[in-house]
Amino acid sequence: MAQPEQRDEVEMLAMMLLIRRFEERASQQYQAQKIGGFCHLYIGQEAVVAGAVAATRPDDYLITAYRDHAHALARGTSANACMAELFGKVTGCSRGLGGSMHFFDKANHMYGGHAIVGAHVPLAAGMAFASKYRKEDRVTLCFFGDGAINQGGFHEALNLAGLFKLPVIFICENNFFAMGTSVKRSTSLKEIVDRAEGYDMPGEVVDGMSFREVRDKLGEIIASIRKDPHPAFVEARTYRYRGHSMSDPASYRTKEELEKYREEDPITRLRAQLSREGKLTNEQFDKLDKSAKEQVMASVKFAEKSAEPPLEDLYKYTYVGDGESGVAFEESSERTTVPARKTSARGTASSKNNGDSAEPVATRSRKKA
Ligand SMILES: Cc1ncc(C[n+]2csc(CCOP(=O)(O)OP(=O)(O)O)c2C)c(N)n1
Ligand SMILES: [Mg+2]
Repeated sequence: MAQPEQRDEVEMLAMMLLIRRFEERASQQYQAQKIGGFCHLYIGQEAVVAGAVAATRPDDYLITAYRDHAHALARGTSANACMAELFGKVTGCSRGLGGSMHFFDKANHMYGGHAIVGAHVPLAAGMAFASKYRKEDRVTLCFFGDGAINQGGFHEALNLAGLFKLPVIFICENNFFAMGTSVKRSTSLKEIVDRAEGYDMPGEVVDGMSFREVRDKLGEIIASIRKDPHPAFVEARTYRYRGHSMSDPASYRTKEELEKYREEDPITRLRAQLSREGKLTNEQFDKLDKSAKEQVMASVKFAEKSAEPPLEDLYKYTYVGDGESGVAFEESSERTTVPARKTSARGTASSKNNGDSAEPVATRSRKKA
């Protein structure tokens, strides 16, 4: 495979096709009631994640919100594991317990899939803090929507990232709507990118419908961060062709607006660029598309015949150390996870061991429940 920081464009076009075909099929399977819960499609926005991933190394960290299918696929999670997750099957990338909004793939450094708007932005700052602390030259890519930029945690995370010079790129996928609310009606700033100034980090606007523009700009920023860690902010202007989720007919926008963006379709655009430059024939494109469709069809079959998670796994990954079930902290006293959920109301919590304690969680004494 090519060096990750200069990945082959035809390979990345194939990736965008896989993402597009995967989601078209997911939409159909959702309508056939094979997929439950929420399901948010990324169709139209593919150049953002593909461009960003093309500029990174596989060991860089990635975290995103709930519109996450593309981010997992771009990072190398198989279509099988993604489709099985949508179907709620045990072979899914989150063992069938996460669903559409909670894809996760530790091996490929894809750390979710997070449903609460903006809640993962502080996690990204933590991940970047960890790599800087360990003196690793990884970069964290944190994707979020235009709806996240007014959340409290977002501001706290950007402040710390600016203060500690953390190696993280905050990538706002500005598709101009948060559910049905236009960004013009939710945000005091005219330009989202101006958020960067408040936190002393460079900010850039990129055309999120252009694979090459996203990749090249991200490439420059990443090279600068690897040399000398610092945060950066990128506003990628893009568009989702579908509604917010499967149940949204998107009647808050005009057909003309949608058509305008479809004319700039990121897949059509990269295909045209490559064929103009003699790097891709129509036959080669058709072959890539056929292969994407076949992978997706195979993933549906795989998901259909996979088993559901066993019922006893239902609560298994919900909390570490649930005092009720008596499994609190049996493994190790080294863990840095939250202590057993005991409350003073039940007369079991130590007065020291509450949220106001100045003592770091990791050093508090742990007793078995
Ligand atoms: C804290 C919080 N408030 C409200 C919601 C409900 N909600 C789900 S998605 C969404 C809109 C987010 O839009 P944006 O960040 O622009 O992302 P996009 O859907 O456009 O990708 C809202 C308000 C939520 N999940 N979390
Ligand atoms: Mg949005």
